[in-house]
Amino acid sequence: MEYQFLLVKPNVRPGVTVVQINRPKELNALNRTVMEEIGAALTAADADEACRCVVLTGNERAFAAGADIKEMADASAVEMLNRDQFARWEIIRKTKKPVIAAVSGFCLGGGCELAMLCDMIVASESAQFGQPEVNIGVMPGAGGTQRLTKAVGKALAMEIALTGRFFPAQKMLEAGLINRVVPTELYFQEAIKLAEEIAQKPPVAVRLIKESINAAFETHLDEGLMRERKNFYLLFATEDQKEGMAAFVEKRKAEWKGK
Ligand code: DAK
Repeated sequence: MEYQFLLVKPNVRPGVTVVQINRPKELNALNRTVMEEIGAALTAADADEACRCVVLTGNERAFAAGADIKEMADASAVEMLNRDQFARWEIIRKTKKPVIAAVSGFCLGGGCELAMLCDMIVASESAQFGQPEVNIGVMPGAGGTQRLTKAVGKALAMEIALTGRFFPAQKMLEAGLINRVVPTELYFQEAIKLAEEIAQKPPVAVRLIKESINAAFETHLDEGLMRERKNFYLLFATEDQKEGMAAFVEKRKAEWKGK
């Protein structure tokens, strides 16, 4: 598929697909086409058997400076409703394969919400996170008051969303929003390395682990535990479980089939 605002590179390393937002002049502002294309690229990655993990990135100056303000500025509430933009965000949320955000520079508003939809965030030391919607008369609309609060707690989420200030990667690391901060010249490689490690794991187990951890975020404890338990039993129906445990007993390296 041809993309207008994305560069998609399957198999940059074994099992790793890179999806790069490529709208640099606008600091990767997320207009509707960008969101549609990210949804399409992740759907394709999910369907691609060779892909085991995705790295979603921008460039050194900006992961994404938010939803496209120019595209929204004159819209009425009904127009916003009819655009049904949340459908694209849902596609990203429902991606089955792990998605790692490799973040540098501005990661703001919808950009921050997009990074939070990913499963892990590797950031450069120059990355800045924020929910500045309050400064343009609105509020976070794609999970910024919910996922952010769950990740960093009420006090910091309030400060981030009510002041609209930008927070450095190191602060977000301490708050638990992101996985690691590395020198700017290394953040992309570091994300690829992490993706490559995950790409070598048994894919059915990876998928069900992702689903189960997300359940902890999205449901109550009883339901989350129930989903975890069912997924755990389900893995005993896979050849990879038999192979993984046999390999352990026989003191050899397991060979995963994804079945
Ligand atoms: N939208 C559109 N254009 C943007 C943009 C944005 N969010 N951010 C930057 N740009 C554009 C600038 O307009 C400028 O374009 P030209 O003027 O050159 O044509 C170009 O990118 C370079 O930006 P600056 O000249 O401003 O660069 P600086 O280094 O001086 O400043 C900055 C960088 C990131 C501090 C500044 O650009 C800035 O404050 N940007 C806006 C940040 C922001 O407020 N972000 C939140 C946007 S609201 C939804 C889902 C999500 C959302 C909404 C709905 N649904 C599912 C319905 C999310 C909403 C948001 O994210």
